[in-house]
Amino acid sequence: MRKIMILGGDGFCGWPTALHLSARGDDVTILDNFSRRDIDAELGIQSLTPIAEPDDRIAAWEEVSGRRLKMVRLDIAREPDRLMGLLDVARPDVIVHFAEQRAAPYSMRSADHKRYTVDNNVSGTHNLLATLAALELETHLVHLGTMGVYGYDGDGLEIPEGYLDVTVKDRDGRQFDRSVLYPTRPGSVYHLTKSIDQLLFQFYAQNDGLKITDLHQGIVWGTQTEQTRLHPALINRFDYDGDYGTVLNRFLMQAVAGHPLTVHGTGGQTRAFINIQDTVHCVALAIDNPPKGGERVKIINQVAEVHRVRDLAQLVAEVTGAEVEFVDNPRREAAENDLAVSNATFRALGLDPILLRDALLDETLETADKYLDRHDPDRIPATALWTSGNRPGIPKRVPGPRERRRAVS
Ligand code: NAD
Ligand code: USQ
Repeated sequence: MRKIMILGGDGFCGWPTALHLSARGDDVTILDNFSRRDIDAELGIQSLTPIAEPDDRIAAWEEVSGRRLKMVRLDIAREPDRLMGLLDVARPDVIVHFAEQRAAPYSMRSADHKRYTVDNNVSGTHNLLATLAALELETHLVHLGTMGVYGYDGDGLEIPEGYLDVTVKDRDGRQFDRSVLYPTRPGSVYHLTKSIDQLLFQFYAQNDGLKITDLHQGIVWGTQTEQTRLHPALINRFDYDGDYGTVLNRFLMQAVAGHPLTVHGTGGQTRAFINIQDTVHCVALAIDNPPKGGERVKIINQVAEVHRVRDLAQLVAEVTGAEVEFVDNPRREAAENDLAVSNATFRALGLDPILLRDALLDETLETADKYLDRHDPDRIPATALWTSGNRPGIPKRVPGPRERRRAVS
């Protein structure tokens, strides 16, 4: 039985991962500052599915599984001393790090949201690394990174898993072989923080011998997993709003709501996708296959398949009869891109990914239909704009992240 800490374990990917690892017998503790719940209040949105209070989630899991999950409220970006104290006592075998602000549109709303995203994500990751180094722990750190660090203006060259082998010629014609981090080209402040994370990992692996796996995940779709289906209080988040809703879940929800599918621009953006059940499966595979101490950071692409946004809209329209609407693109991104991604490592470890053509589109549609009365149509449009100087269109219901902090300090 491994002792595992899940940072950000109250969120969309972290919660089902915590349940999966607990179900297979690991000793799991969740650390979360519940900022994602606060951001719901800030934006005046809510998950389409009703999310139980943290204590009720824990009680429901104990009831259906007979297993204990621990949950601690802690801000990894702002409480480094508490984090150090906790890790010194717990000395976990594995830490899975999901605890970052993860919406690209939210990270582009205003200067305040940009600063919050950078401060939260970069400080949180660095606090964790500095703590592991100071305590000289053998812990394996598994981080959830993103395919989006590489940007999306590619021409179809297959993106390798983290590193690029290059040969450079100097002035005298001598050749040098190097293996370098694949160049990043982030398209939002959120994606930028994940690019910075990569350098932090590289430094601490090389300087302190930390064991780190960085999972470069594509866009996650779906809601439920084997464990979250077991009790109504275990249900996972379903974000559909213009900031946190990811494209396929948004299209599925929009179809059920009778809203036209909001394709940005030409819909020529090509992206990588993975179902939430496979997110959970891949994290478990990464935990079971750690790098050795002193090895470079193990970077694995966590993706199942690649699709163009307008093709996804077409597919959802065919299944549901929904209309497709091409709306002005609020983001600054290439109108069309090609994308090819290697997922050789997880394939070799036995991943047989769930694909869109499998039955789970129906399950996501059914979930959206069941909770449709909780949706607010005003929260469907994406209003955060990438162009500087533009103000987001959603009135704030409560103060933004900085103002909230100032109010409590
Ligand atoms: P989420 O917002 O639902 O969950 C993140 C959790 O972390 C929340 O519960 C939040 O309260 C917590 N958190 C944030 N900052 C924290 C801090 N400073 N201290 C403690 N807890 C903190 O996001 P998610 O969709 O579950 O994503 C999890 C991770 O996976 C993120 O790092 C994200 O970048 C990555 N990822 C997500 C997707 C996706 O499509 N959802 C795709 C690729 C990568
Ligand atoms: N899009 C639409 N219509 C919509 C919503 C989105 O056309 O209604 C388009 C966007 O313009 C974009 C694409 O769909 O071109 C993907 O948008 P998204 O919101 O689904 O995904 P993204 O902003 O990239 O972010 C999500 C997660 C993030 C994760 C990332 C993985 O929120 O945490 O890192 O997916 S990846 O895209 O591989 O970088």
